[in-house]
Amino acid sequence: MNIKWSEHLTTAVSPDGYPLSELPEIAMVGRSNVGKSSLINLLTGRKSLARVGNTPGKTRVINFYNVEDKLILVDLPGYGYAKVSEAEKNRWGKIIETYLNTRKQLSAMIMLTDIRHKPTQQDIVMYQWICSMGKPHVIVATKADKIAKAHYDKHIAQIRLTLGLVPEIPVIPISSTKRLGLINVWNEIEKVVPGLEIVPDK
Ligand SMILES: Nc1nc2c(ncn2[C@@H]2O[C@H](COP(=O)(O)OP(=O)(O)OP(=O)(O)O)[C@@H](O)[C@H]2O)c(=O)[nH]1
Ligand SMILES: [Mg+2]
Repeated sequence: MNIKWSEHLTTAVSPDGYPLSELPEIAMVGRSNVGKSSLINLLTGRKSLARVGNTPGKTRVINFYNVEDKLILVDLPGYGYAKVSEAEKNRWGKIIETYLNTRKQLSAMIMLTDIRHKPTQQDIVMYQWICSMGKPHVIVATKADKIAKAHYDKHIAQIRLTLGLVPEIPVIPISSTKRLGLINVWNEIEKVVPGLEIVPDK
Protein backbone atom coordinates (compact mmCIF):
# COMPACT_ATOMS: atom_id res chain seq x y z
CA MET A 1 0.00 0.00 0.00
CA ASN A 2 1.27 3.46 -0.85
CA ILE A 3 0.26 6.39 1.26
CA LYS A 4 -2.46 7.87 -0.83
CA TRP A 5 -4.37 9.72 1.78
CA SER A 6 -3.55 11.85 4.80
CA GLU A 7 -5.22 14.83 6.36
CA HIS A 8 -4.82 17.37 9.11
CA LEU A 9 -7.29 16.17 11.68
CA THR A 10 -7.18 18.80 14.37
CA THR A 11 -5.10 21.16 16.46
CA ALA A 12 -5.10 21.08 20.24
CA VAL A 13 -3.39 22.54 23.29
CA SER A 14 -5.07 20.37 25.92
CA PRO A 15 -6.85 17.00 26.20
CA ASP A 16 -10.30 18.44 25.53
CA GLY A 17 -9.06 19.29 22.04
CA TYR A 18 -7.48 15.92 21.24
CA PRO A 19 -9.28 13.97 18.51
CA LEU A 20 -11.92 11.48 19.60
CA SER A 21 -10.40 8.83 17.34
CA GLU A 22 -8.90 5.72 18.91
CA LEU A 23 -6.34 5.13 16.18
CA PRO A 24 -2.78 4.49 17.38
CA GLU A 25 -0.71 7.65 17.60
CA ILE A 26 2.98 8.17 16.87
CA ALA A 27 4.38 11.37 18.36
CA MET A 28 7.27 13.49 17.08
CA VAL A 29 9.37 14.75 19.97
CA GLY A 30 12.33 17.08 19.65
CA ARG A 31 13.86 20.49 19.86
CA SER A 32 12.43 23.40 18.00
CA ASN A 33 13.66 23.51 14.38
CA VAL A 34 14.97 19.92 14.42
CA GLY A 35 12.64 18.87 11.60
CA LYS A 36 9.53 17.32 13.20
CA SER A 37 7.01 18.90 10.84
CA SER A 38 9.29 18.14 7.87
CA LEU A 39 9.38 14.47 8.89
CA ILE A 40 5.58 14.36 8.87
CA ASN A 41 5.60 15.74 5.35
CA LEU A 42 8.26 13.21 4.36
CA LEU A 43 6.33 10.29 5.84
CA THR A 44 3.06 11.28 4.20
CA GLY A 45 4.63 12.24 0.89
CA ARG A 46 3.04 15.66 1.16
CA LYS A 47 4.98 18.86 0.59
CA SER A 48 3.15 21.01 3.06
CA LEU A 49 0.73 18.98 5.12
CA ALA A 50 2.56 20.12 8.25
CA ARG A 51 3.77 23.69 8.46
CA VAL A 52 7.55 23.97 8.18
CA GLY A 53 9.32 27.14 9.12
CA ASN A 54 12.58 28.95 8.94
CA THR A 55 11.68 30.59 12.20
CA PRO A 56 12.12 28.16 15.08
CA GLY A 57 9.07 27.75 17.25
CA LYS A 58 6.71 27.34 14.33
CA THR A 59 4.63 24.59 15.88
CA ARG A 60 3.20 25.95 19.13
CA VAL A 61 0.27 23.61 19.42
CA ILE A 62 -0.25 19.89 18.88
CA ASN A 63 -1.24 18.96 15.35
CA PHE A 64 -2.79 15.58 14.60
CA TYR A 65 -2.53 14.05 11.13
CA ASN A 66 -4.61 11.07 10.08
CA VAL A 67 -2.74 8.70 7.75
CA GLU A 68 -4.89 6.30 5.75
CA ASP A 69 -7.30 6.06 8.69
CA LYS A 70 -4.77 3.64 10.19
CA LEU A 71 -2.69 5.81 12.45
CA ILE A 72 -2.24 9.38 13.56
CA LEU A 73 1.06 11.25 13.37
CA VAL A 74 1.30 13.81 16.14
CA ASP A 75 3.40 16.94 15.73
CA LEU A 76 4.29 18.25 19.17
CA PRO A 77 5.64 21.73 19.86
CA GLY A 78 9.43 21.87 19.87
CA TYR A 79 11.27 22.57 23.10
CA GLY A 80 14.47 24.50 23.72
CA TYR A 81 13.70 27.57 21.67
CA ALA A 82 15.65 30.30 23.42
CA LYS A 83 13.89 33.36 22.07
CA VAL A 84 10.62 33.00 23.91
CA SER A 85 9.67 34.07 27.41
CA GLU A 86 9.93 31.71 30.39
CA ALA A 87 6.13 31.73 30.62
CA GLU A 88 5.81 30.64 26.99
CA LYS A 89 8.42 27.89 27.47
CA ASN A 90 6.51 26.58 30.45
CA ARG A 91 3.28 26.66 28.48
CA TRP A 92 4.80 24.58 25.65
CA GLY A 93 6.40 22.23 28.18
CA LYS A 94 3.03 21.65 29.79
CA ILE A 95 1.40 20.94 26.40
CA ILE A 96 4.03 18.29 25.59
CA GLU A 97 4.02 16.79 29.08
CA THR A 98 0.24 16.53 29.32
CA TYR A 99 -0.03 14.85 25.93
CA LEU A 100 2.72 12.30 26.61
CA ASN A 101 1.48 11.55 30.11
CA THR A 102 -2.22 11.21 29.40
CA ARG A 103 -2.75 9.99 25.86
CA LYS A 104 -3.72 6.33 26.09
CA GLN A 105 -3.45 5.56 22.37
CA LEU A 106 0.09 6.93 22.16
CA SER A 107 1.79 3.87 20.68
CA ALA A 108 5.31 5.09 20.08
CA MET A 109 7.52 8.13 20.01
CA ILE A 110 9.99 9.31 17.43
CA MET A 111 12.62 11.45 19.07
CA LEU A 112 14.41 13.66 16.60
CA THR A 113 17.89 15.04 16.98
CA ASP A 114 20.02 16.95 14.47
CA ILE A 115 22.68 14.55 13.15
CA ARG A 116 25.28 17.34 13.16
CA HIS A 117 25.07 18.21 16.84
CA LYS A 118 25.53 16.54 20.15
CA PRO A 119 22.11 16.21 21.85
CA THR A 120 21.54 19.01 24.38
CA GLN A 121 20.92 18.71 28.09
CA GLN A 122 17.22 19.18 27.37
CA ASP A 123 17.35 16.32 24.85
CA ILE A 124 18.92 14.12 27.51
CA VAL A 125 16.19 14.99 30.02
CA MET A 126 13.50 14.42 27.40
CA TYR A 127 15.01 11.09 26.43
CA GLN A 128 15.18 9.92 30.05
CA TRP A 129 11.55 10.79 30.39
CA ILE A 130 10.67 8.88 27.20
CA CYS A 131 12.50 5.85 28.59
CA SER A 132 10.64 6.11 31.88
CA MET A 133 7.34 5.92 29.99
CA GLY A 134 8.24 2.42 28.84
CA LYS A 135 6.70 2.82 25.37
CA PRO A 136 8.42 1.94 22.08
CA HIS A 137 10.58 4.68 20.63
CA VAL A 138 13.23 5.29 18.02
CA ILE A 139 15.71 8.07 17.42
CA VAL A 140 15.74 9.83 14.10
CA ALA A 141 18.85 11.84 13.22
CA THR A 142 17.66 14.68 11.00
CA LYS A 143 19.31 16.78 8.31
CA ALA A 144 21.64 13.98 7.23
CA ASP A 145 22.10 15.78 3.90
CA LYS A 146 24.19 18.31 5.80
CA ILE A 147 27.05 15.90 6.45
CA ALA A 148 28.93 13.42 4.27
CA LYS A 149 27.72 9.84 4.45
CA ALA A 150 31.21 8.77 5.54
CA HIS A 151 30.66 10.74 8.76
CA TYR A 152 27.28 9.26 9.69
CA ASP A 153 28.74 6.60 11.99
CA LYS A 154 30.79 9.07 13.97
CA HIS A 155 27.82 11.41 14.49
CA ILE A 156 25.45 8.57 15.33
CA ALA A 157 27.94 7.22 17.86
CA GLN A 158 27.98 10.62 19.55
CA ILE A 159 24.18 10.66 19.70
CA ARG A 160 24.13 7.12 21.13
CA LEU A 161 26.70 7.97 23.76
CA THR A 162 25.15 11.29 24.79
CA LEU A 163 21.63 9.90 25.12
CA GLY A 164 22.90 6.65 26.64
CA LEU A 165 21.08 4.47 24.12
CA VAL A 166 20.93 0.72 24.55
CA PRO A 167 21.82 -1.27 21.41
CA GLU A 168 18.19 -2.21 20.68
CA ILE A 169 17.20 1.41 20.07
CA PRO A 170 17.85 2.35 16.44
CA VAL A 171 19.16 5.71 15.30
CA ILE A 172 17.86 6.35 11.79
CA PRO A 173 19.53 9.01 9.68
CA ILE A 174 17.04 10.89 7.54
CA SER A 175 16.92 13.82 5.21
CA SER A 176 13.58 15.44 4.56
CA THR A 177 15.05 17.49 1.74
CA LYS A 178 16.78 14.56 -0.01
CA ARG A 179 14.05 12.10 1.02
CA LEU A 180 16.49 9.73 2.72
CA GLY A 181 15.56 7.21 5.40
CA LEU A 182 11.83 7.32 4.79
CA ILE A 183 11.40 3.57 4.42
CA ASN A 184 13.48 2.88 7.52
CA VAL A 185 11.23 5.11 9.61
CA TRP A 186 8.07 3.48 8.23
CA ASN A 187 9.54 0.05 8.98
CA GLU A 188 9.94 1.04 12.62
CA ILE A 189 6.40 2.46 12.77
CA GLU A 190 5.06 -0.76 11.30
CA LYS A 191 6.58 -2.69 14.19
CA VAL A 192 4.27 -0.89 16.61
CA VAL A 193 1.25 -0.53 14.32
CA PRO A 194 0.91 -4.00 12.82
CA GLY A 195 -0.88 -4.50 9.54
CA LEU A 196 0.02 -1.16 8.03
CA GLU A 197 1.81 -2.56 4.99
CA ILE A 198 2.85 0.89 3.99
CA VAL A 199 5.30 0.93 1.12
CA PRO A 200 6.04 4.57 0.48
CA ASP A 201 7.05 5.74 -2.94
CA LYS A 202 10.79 6.24 -3.29
N1 LIG B 1 18.73 20.46 4.99
C1 LIG B 1 17.68 20.02 5.67
N2 LIG B 1 16.85 20.90 6.26
C2 LIG B 1 15.79 20.42 6.95
C3 LIG B 1 15.54 19.03 7.09
N3 LIG B 1 14.45 18.87 7.85
C4 LIG B 1 14.01 20.11 8.17
N4 LIG B 1 14.82 21.05 7.62
C5 LIG B 1 14.69 22.51 7.73
O1 LIG B 1 14.77 22.87 9.11
C6 LIG B 1 13.85 23.92 9.41
C7 LIG B 1 12.91 23.48 10.51
O2 LIG B 1 12.12 22.41 10.06
P1 LIG B 1 10.70 22.07 10.73
O3 LIG B 1 10.24 20.80 10.13
O4 LIG B 1 9.81 23.26 10.70
O5 LIG B 1 11.18 21.84 12.25
P2 LIG B 1 10.26 21.58 13.54
O6 LIG B 1 10.99 20.59 14.37
O7 LIG B 1 8.88 21.23 13.12
O8 LIG B 1 10.32 23.01 14.24
P3 LIG B 1 9.27 23.65 15.30
O9 LIG B 1 7.91 23.57 14.70
O10 LIG B 1 9.80 25.01 15.48
O11 LIG B 1 9.39 22.85 16.57
C8 LIG B 1 13.15 24.25 8.10
O12 LIG B 1 13.81 25.33 7.49
C9 LIG B 1 13.31 22.98 7.28
O13 LIG B 1 13.29 23.21 5.89
C10 LIG B 1 16.45 18.11 6.45
O14 LIG B 1 16.34 16.88 6.52
N5 LIG B 1 17.50 18.67 5.77
MG1 LIG C 1 7.09 22.14 13.50
